Amino acid sequence: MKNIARKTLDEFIIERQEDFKYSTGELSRLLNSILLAARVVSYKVNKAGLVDILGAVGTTNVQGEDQKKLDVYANDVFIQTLVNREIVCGIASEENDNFITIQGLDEGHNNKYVVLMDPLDGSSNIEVNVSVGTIFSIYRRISPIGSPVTMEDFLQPGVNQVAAGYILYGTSTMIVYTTGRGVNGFTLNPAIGSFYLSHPDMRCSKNAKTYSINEGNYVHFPQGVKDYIKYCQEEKDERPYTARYIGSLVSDCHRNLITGGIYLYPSTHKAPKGKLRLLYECNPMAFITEQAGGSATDGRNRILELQPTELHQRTPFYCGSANMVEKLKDFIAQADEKETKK
Ligand code: P6P
Repeated sequence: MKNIARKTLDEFIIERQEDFKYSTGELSRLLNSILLAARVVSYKVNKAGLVDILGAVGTTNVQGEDQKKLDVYANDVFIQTLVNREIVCGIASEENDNFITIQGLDEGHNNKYVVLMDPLDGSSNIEVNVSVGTIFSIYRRISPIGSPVTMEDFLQPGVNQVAAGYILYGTSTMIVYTTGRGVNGFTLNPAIGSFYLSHPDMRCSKNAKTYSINEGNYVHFPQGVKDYIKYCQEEKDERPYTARYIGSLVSDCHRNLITGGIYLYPSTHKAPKGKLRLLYECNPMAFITEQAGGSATDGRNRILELQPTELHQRTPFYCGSANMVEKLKDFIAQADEKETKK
C-alpha cells in the first residue's frame, strides 16, 4: 500500500512542469516518451536470459565496439519512441555514426529539443547478468527553428543541458534525472508499469571512502592518478578506503550518488583521450552529480564547461563526492608541477 501512496513520476513531472521557463509541456512530453522506451527496454533486459537476444549481432558501432543485440534493440526502441512523438528535431546516439535529423509530420523542423544518448551503457556486462543502463542528455536547439538540425545543436557544452538522466536496469529498474532543480530517483513497479518516487532530492556526500577504477590499467595511468590511488590505499588511522568497480558507468555512478565515492576513468595507453564519451556519458552524469552536490572533472577542467568539437569525442572522467574529486585534482596538479620542473 505504501508504494501506491508514493508520488508517481507522471504526477511529479506535471507538478514540476512550471519549473521550466518557456515550458510549453514539450519537455514533460519528452521525458514521458523516454520513460515509455525505458519500460520497453527494461522488459527486454529482464528477459534477456530467457530469449535469444544476448550476444553480438556481428556488427560494430562507430566506436569499433561489438554491438550486442540488446544494444541495437535499445537504440531502436529509444529512437522510434522519440521520432514518433514529434518532440525532438534531432538525436545523437553512441550507436550511430552521425546524428539523426527528425522532421515533423508537417515535414517541418519546428521541434526545439535535441537528445543525445548512450542507449545501453555497460553492454559488455549484459551476458554476465550485471546491471546496465541508458544515459540521456537533452538540449534546446541553437540553430533556427524551422531549419534542419545541425551539428552545432549537438556540440554544446554540458552547462547548456536542460535535462539529463539515466535508467538503471538492475535488481530493480530506476530512472534518475535532473532538470536543473535537484536530482530525483524513481523505481519501476513492473506489476503495474508505474515509476514511483523512491529517492527524493538525492545528495552526493562531500566525503566518502569508496573509489571506483579499473586498476588493471594502473601501469598506464597518469602519475597524479597513480599517486591518488596510493593515497587511498596507504595505512590511515581511520578506516581505509574501499575499492568498488562494477564496470558499468551507470551502476558505479549510481552507487556513488547513494553512498558517496569517486569514479575514475583516466586516459590509458588504449584510450589516450580517455574511454568515456563526453556528450552522452560524461556530460549527463556530470550534470546529475553536480545537481546532487558532487563534482566532475577531466582532471583539470570542469566537465560541463568543456567545448565539444566532435560527436563521439572521449575525455578522461572523474566524478563523485566533491572533496574526493578535489583531492584527486590536487594530486594531478602536483604531478603536473613536478613534470614542468623536470
Ligand atoms: P573497462 C562500459 O563499456 C563503459 O563504457 C562504462 O560503462 C564502464 O564504466 C567502462 O566502460 C568500463 O571500462 O575498460 O574498465 O572495462
